[in-house]
Amino acid sequence: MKLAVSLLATAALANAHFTMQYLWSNGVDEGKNVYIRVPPSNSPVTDVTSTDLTCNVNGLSGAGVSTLTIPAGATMTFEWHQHDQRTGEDPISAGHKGPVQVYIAKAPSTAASFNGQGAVWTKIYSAGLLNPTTQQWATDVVNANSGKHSVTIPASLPAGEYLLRAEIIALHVASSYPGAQIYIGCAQVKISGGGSANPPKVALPGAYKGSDPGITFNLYNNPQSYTAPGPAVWSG
Ligand SMILES: [Cu+2]
Repeated sequence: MKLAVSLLATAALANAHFTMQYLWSNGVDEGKNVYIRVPPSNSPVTDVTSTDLTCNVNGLSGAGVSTLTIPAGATMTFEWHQHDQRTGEDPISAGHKGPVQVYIAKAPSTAASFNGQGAVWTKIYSAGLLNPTTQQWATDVVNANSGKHSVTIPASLPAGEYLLRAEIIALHVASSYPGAQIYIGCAQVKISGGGSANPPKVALPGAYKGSDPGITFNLYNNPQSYTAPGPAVWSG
């Protein structure tokens, strides 16, 4: 009986995957799966060396995806859900705990034609274990906030077209690699205005290793700290 219950719980967790479904620009909901490279399923990426790490499965092209014009310094919000519904269940499932990060990469020409390969990605947001005492993670806030998290795009980034890449890493089966579940949503934006900053950049895949302490991680021994994979946040 115990075994049956635990198998059921495992199956429920395994099905509790999610995708980024809505992009908000300065508080305006831009619509479901609009300006977003939509993956074929809500399954996570687990191989940090795969090109799926860039913009999820089938994410290397934005053919057919529109690009949203935003002002420099805009606040962008990403909204994630497990299934084709905005209410009625945890947005990303309470069992999925881990960090939330956002990267941005400037396209050489259009965002839609940009595959995001090479050292092009700048990390502009990262939140992980928010409160070691209560074991509150950034994902808990996403669940409490109807699946949403926000970032302010540094106003010093130059005008042009970009890929905006939001990432949630679920650590519930991350004690060995591959195990950590990496959820990725990429949106296409065109920044108007802007400055002349040349921020530090990394490659995705490239910046993460299976042995990173933020990828291979035991969620269940009351961790007191967490180091997210990838570089430091660049804040402009
Ligand atoms: Cu899942």
